Amino acid sequence: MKMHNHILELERAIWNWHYSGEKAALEPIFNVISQGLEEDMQALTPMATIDFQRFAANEEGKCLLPIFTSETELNKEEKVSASWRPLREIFEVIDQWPDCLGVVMNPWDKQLVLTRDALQMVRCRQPKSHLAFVRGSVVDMHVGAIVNAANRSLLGGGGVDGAIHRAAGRELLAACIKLNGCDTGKAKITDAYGITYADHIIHTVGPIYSGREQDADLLSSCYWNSLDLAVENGCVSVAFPCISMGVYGYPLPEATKISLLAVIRWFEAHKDAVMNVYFCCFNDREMEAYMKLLEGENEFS
Ligand code: AR6
Repeated sequence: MKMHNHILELERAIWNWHYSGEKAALEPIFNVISQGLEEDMQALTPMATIDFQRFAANEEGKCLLPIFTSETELNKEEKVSASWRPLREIFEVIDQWPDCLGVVMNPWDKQLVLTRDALQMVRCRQPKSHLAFVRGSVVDMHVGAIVNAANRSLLGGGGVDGAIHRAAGRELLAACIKLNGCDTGKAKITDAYGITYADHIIHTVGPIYSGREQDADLLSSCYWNSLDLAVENGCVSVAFPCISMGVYGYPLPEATKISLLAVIRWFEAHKDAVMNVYFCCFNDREMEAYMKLLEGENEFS
């Protein structure tokens, strides 16, 4: 059965939420659900009430309605007969069923429970672009596009570039050869090949830090141009590494601020787009630099 795009994005958002740990934001998940509701998102749900009973949340028989984002998630444990139904209809069933406490998404593995109140809130809220911070590798993210901090040759290298090429395989190198390199601050797109949890890889080239004024503009352009390419290619989720903050030596206090401002400004300039952006910090230093920036008073306004 064909998997609807919105439901794939929901599966990705749930996965990223688990990967991001305890304090992870739910906004990316809410964005996908509220947009999906507007666009007839379908989810897999069991046919028979008997199948819900095993998800009983308490002794009074109050239960959670299970929904699955794909056949793969459905079949991870014992077989349940389920069918694709519009999420809107599933939520209406819950409205009329006082003993139902909410939904449990993908109950077999990496589950997410949303209570009736949470569902009500999701239905009322306006989806809007969101930036989340993740302590981890872009290569692990389940997104429309993974951004690569490449060099001007686009033929691979060390750092995250090397990790992406190793994961995506030789087909990626073959595709990159055809791109004829990329100027600093610009971005080019390919398929994700062996990285099956993403649709695309966006290759951007950050500046080698020189301390000159143009460094900031070039770094900012990497984020801006990558997001433009993502939108043009139908992506609604993008994972960035900390561009130029590794081998290219951009000091973290400046580079984190430039990247944050670039994305906030892009959101403001693209109010019609709903983009879930993840900044992936591969080490604690990067994460701490972002957290420091966020704690600072209006430093980035
Ligand atoms: N997996 C995931 N992320 C990583 C990894 C990894 N194995 N290694 C580093 N990062 P960098 P740059 C994170 O140095 O500074 C390459 O050779 C790192 O912590 O990869 O833009 C290219 O070919 C940081 O968050 O890129 C270029 O020649 C982010 O990736 C040059 O390095 C970027 O660090 C580009 O330098």
